Amino acid sequence: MKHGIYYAYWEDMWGADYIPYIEKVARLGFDFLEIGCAPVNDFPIQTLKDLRKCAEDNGIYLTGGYGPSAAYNMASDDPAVVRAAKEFYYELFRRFEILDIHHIGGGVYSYWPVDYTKPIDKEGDWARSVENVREVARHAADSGVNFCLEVLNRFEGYLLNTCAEGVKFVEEVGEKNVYVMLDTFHMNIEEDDMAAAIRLAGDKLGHFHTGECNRRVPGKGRTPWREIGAALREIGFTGGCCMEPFVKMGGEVGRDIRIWHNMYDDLSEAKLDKDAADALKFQRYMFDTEM
Ligand SMILES: [Mn+2]
Repeated sequence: MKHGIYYAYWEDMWGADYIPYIEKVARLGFDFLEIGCAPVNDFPIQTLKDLRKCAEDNGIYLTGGYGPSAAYNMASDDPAVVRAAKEFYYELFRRFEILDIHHIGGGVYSYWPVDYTKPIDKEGDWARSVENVREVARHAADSGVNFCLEVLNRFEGYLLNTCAEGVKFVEEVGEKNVYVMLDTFHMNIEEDDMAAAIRLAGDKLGHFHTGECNRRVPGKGRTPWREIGAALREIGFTGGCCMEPFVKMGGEVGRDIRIWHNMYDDLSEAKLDKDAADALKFQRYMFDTEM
């Protein structure tokens, strides 16, 4: 398995200069850095080339994480919104070729954070999203990109809340490069049995997010990491296991992740780096060691 981390652990805003994070995660010993896709289409082409070179020079590969805004919602009943979403993804995939990115994951079949003051049409949104994901996935395949649909807890999404729903959706889409993506933070809320969910995903699991129930780094809570690691080994998962910790109040990140208290007294960069490095050792031990 490969081990990575999402840049936003250190950031207050969505989007950043990713170069320092590539260098940082290489120093900390990770295999990959997950970047946020929202700003990528606005980057000058030279920035994309610089990011790729920096990643190659540091022995790091990049993956894309994305929570689409309502303006790029592929489940929308507004054809103009769906058109805008598709155009966004098609441009993004062209840019992924420059960045050498081969995985995008998140609530990419819908939008995030969901506005629950509006009525929810799960059946209609599901049907529209299956059709639209199929079309977008074919473009992704042309760029060598796997399209990974993240199963989210009920407070953040309504289309895919359980792995079983994720598997059903992926089967209905029926494209080889469309995968289920699981996240231990969301699974903790929705799944009866986390190991059983991983086994159910099986070879349809394309990407994996890790974090404790309160989104601290792996190893600082009560998530059943041994069971999770054993299930990942059992299904022969060799993909990306990306930590997605969030520990700081404030900014767009704190607001959208709903962090209303700082998770540590010491939120210095040095402390965050040390926690990430310790969690990486922990995750490699739990996931990669036969027990
Ligand atoms: Mn996640």
